[in-house]
Amino acid sequence: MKLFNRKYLGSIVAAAVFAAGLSTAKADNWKYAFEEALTEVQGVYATKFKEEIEKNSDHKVQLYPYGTLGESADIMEQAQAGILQFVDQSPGFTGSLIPEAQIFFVPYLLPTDTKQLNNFFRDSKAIHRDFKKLYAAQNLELLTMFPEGEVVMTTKEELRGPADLNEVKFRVMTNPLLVESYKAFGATPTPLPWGEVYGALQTNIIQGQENPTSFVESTKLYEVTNVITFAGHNNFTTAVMANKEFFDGLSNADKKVVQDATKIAFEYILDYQKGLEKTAIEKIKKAKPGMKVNVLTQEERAPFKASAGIVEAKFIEMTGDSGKAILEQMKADLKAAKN
Ligand code: 6CS
Repeated sequence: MKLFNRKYLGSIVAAAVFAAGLSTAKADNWKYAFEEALTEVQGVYATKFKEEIEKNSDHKVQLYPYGTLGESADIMEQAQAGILQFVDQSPGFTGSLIPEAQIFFVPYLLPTDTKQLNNFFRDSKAIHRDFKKLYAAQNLELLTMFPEGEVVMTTKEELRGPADLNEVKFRVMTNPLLVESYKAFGATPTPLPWGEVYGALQTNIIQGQENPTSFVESTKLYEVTNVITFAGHNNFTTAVMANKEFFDGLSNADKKVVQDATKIAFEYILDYQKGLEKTAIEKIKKAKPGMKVNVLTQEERAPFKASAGIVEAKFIEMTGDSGKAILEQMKADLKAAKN
């Protein structure tokens, strides 16, 4: 008995081949490097991103935490060259590649209010339109930027005002505007890659540094400094990018998988950080009861705030019309983020 005619059999075979193709083709391994440990904020974000990609596609994401592929500058080079598909590099280091990214080091530009800050990162045109273009010119698809917590200064000696920073060699990330910012604060800024910070504090080559409290706790920076100072001058911004050629070459479906994973991980990391600062301070106090934690009064903050104008002017001097436009947009975005 003839069960199938030739045409019918042909279409069954074609459907089977198509289905097989759908399930097996294009299962890629994507590499994603970041500047922190797996359990720190960038690592938690990356883990969520990986989970989402792997849940919604056949692709796998291999995570490379800090140190496994080198310093921040190394992973950026690898991402631009297409050796890595994804990279998390903070503007503190990207400033040398994209000068406008230094905008995140104009003191007191970002608010201390978490709701406004999160709204800003979620909706900012400066980030999602203007910076997207600037990163694209460096073969990078900017996926997101997110905050990692209020930046505190940790020093050997008590710090109540700019006079206390006189002759203090203060480590900053490697961007020229941050150097200007700490000059304006009265310190002697010392740009260093992350890997040298603990040792330089231990050997007294430097006497201060700045970072979010959760990072101060996880990296045990409190062991080599004595005072934590909240001056409200900044929040630590980081950015996640894809190699642009790689991203442009993805199917529309895969682009959507990446964009959806980015959005879900963004909301996840904001939520994850609720209460993180408080817990970090508690852990530090437990590990080192003698550690001083000072929250500067508005009066004590005033001389630091007064330097913001000088740093803003330096930023415009360094970046020209492009920087000026992005600064204006950012201020408008920050205003809109208040609602
Ligand atoms: O201070 C730094 O260099 C490091 N700080 C943080 C919060 N993340 C990575 C960066 O390398």
